[in-house]
Amino acid sequence: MERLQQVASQVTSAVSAPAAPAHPLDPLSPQEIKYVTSIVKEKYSGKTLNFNTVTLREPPKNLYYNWKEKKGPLPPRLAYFVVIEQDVTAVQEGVVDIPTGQIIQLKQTEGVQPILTTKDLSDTEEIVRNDPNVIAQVVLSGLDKSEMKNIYCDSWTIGYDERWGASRRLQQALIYWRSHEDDSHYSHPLDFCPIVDMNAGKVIFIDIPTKRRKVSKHKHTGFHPRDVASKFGTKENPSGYRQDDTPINITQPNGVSFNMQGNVMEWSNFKFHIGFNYREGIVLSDVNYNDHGNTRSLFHRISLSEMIVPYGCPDFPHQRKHALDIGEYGAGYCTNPLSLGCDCKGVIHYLDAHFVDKFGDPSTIRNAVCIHEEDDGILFKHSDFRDDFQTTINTRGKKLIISQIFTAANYEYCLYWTLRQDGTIKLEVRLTGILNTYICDEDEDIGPWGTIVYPKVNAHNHQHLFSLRIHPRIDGEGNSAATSDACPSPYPTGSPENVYGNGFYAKKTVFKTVKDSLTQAESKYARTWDMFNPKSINKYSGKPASYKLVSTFCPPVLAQPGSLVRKRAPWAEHTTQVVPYKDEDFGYGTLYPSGDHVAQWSGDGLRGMRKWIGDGTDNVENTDIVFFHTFGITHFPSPEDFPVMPTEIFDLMLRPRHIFTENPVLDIKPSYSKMTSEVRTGAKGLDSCSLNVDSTSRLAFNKTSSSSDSCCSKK
Ligand code: ABN
Ligand code: CU
Repeated sequence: MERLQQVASQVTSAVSAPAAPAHPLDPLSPQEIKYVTSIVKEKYSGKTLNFNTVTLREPPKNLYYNWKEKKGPLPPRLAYFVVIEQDVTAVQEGVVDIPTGQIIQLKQTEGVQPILTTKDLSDTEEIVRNDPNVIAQVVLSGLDKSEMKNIYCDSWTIGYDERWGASRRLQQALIYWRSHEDDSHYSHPLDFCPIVDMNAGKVIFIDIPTKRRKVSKHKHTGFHPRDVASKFGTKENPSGYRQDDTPINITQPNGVSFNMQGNVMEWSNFKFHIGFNYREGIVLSDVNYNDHGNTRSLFHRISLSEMIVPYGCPDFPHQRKHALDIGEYGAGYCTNPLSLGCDCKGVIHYLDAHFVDKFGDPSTIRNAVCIHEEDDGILFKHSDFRDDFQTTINTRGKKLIISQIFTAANYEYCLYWTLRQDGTIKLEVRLTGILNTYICDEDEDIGPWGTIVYPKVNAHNHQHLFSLRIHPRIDGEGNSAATSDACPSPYPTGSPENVYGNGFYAKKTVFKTVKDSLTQAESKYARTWDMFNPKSINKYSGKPASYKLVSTFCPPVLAQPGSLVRKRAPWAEHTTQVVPYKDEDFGYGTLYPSGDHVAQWSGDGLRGMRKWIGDGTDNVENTDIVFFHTFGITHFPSPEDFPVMPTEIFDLMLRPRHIFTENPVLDIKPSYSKMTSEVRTGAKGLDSCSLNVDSTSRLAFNKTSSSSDSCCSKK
């Protein structure tokens, strides 16, 4: 239930509004955060308040482009806040108009809880460690109570537990033991699960399984240098590290080829804004491509709007393990400070991220976003066999990578938003970190729901599913979407339409309504999805300017209909959903597909995607649409994933189709080019890559290069 108040209460703050940053999509500055919290504190004066969220409320799309493209006024600079007031169960949220210092909206939402912060997580661990009933359970698990300092918990929001609903702010504490300070506690899970009430600051219940298991005293398995030395070290090689590993460096002698003014990036014909918030992390907005002087609008906004990691063990209370990490913890709030040369190599530009702490002060994650370039291999190449491949063009590409890494307790999600010079936008996810583990006895039959990855360590089956939110603006307003299926001709061999039986084509099915857009991945059709502007027709192909979503990591959600997982992640049911963009609620009408507040949502009622889908009859053709795409992996753990997981990679691409009238990277200078006439006359052509020109490349086993080591010369 929501109670909404439109208010315009002028709060007379002692300080005046700080200057707004250069661009209306720029995240709130620390000064703005401080100013907003001073206004909110005045409004709630006399109350005991914890700040949970203070973030930019981005301007609605129409106001943004009115400013950007029509010389209209700057859109309002708004901040959205959530506070937790002692003894109030409802989520208290509001919007502050920064320049005037007015709180222009106040809302109370029941039936859910605000997002968890890292402070909530560490507070929970402290509460659990000091609870006498938890101490008793630790002793029952086979540990002395002096070991309490080595008891750790991964605090997860409770998900939803009908025993308490959303009436209290609850966490489930997944309990582990470290055999010493440097142990990886995931090798020693315990079997019980305390429930912590964050507002009361105490453990209110402990879920105890009927079958008890004693903690593993098996030697811990770690992954730091000391662990590696003790596992693999020898007299000749005490460190245990492989000795054939030589350094690889990236050199950019002339620096980067991108230019950033504030948060606006210009790189190889692309121009766009890089934003960052507590929840979605990186947000790419107002993405344009300079098509030989003609600015082509591509996307209004792209971000990861939600995710879920549902675990597949049906035994109580593991059904509660289905973290919606973006909505419940925030890809921003959990983001890592990145370090030069380790997280990204090369010439790096960083952006910091600013959040609010519980007291209302700004806190900063340094180097939250890493921006850099890498070699992207061959962009295009052709050689002519007629002169033994001497007639050649070979153009190498670069890619621009905007990345962040967030830690969702045990897992690391490394997110790489990658742009290629031909207009392709890629998202690559590298999943690493540590499996979520649960205890099992040495002789226990764990059934098909998990894998024993180490003695007494059961890693349950699970999925990692993301909701990618794409707001296309291809050649301006009025976009549509469709499936594109590789289909054989429907006519049989021998028929007049398909005499030889070889015909096939791309079958496009345009979504007219929301219902049409609820599609599943279909590998037998090599299904892809198009977003396009039906009014912008390519002069050669006669087809609309499109971006094609190519995404092959699209597992179906494995939880059953009616399950908590399916109820709380209504977006996970389909690979795609297209809904009309709503400017309501400051443009936030269609942002978070599991609802604005996810923690402790029962999954009942109309929120998020379920609300937007409605009866499915809304028009989504040639209008302002938002395209949601569910992708990810199903993870059946194996010992190779433990004690820390080598990155598992899954990715997707948005590719321009019928946007340009020819290969858009012909104007990237080739590394090597020789035309047939140049081969015939012995002319030089263009060469910046062969070994006598490029001193950074050399032969691995022959230190002296000769002029015949040119990349394309005949030996
Ligand atoms: N995967 C659940 C989670 C995420 C972040 C912090 C704690 C727990
Ligand atoms: Cu996994």
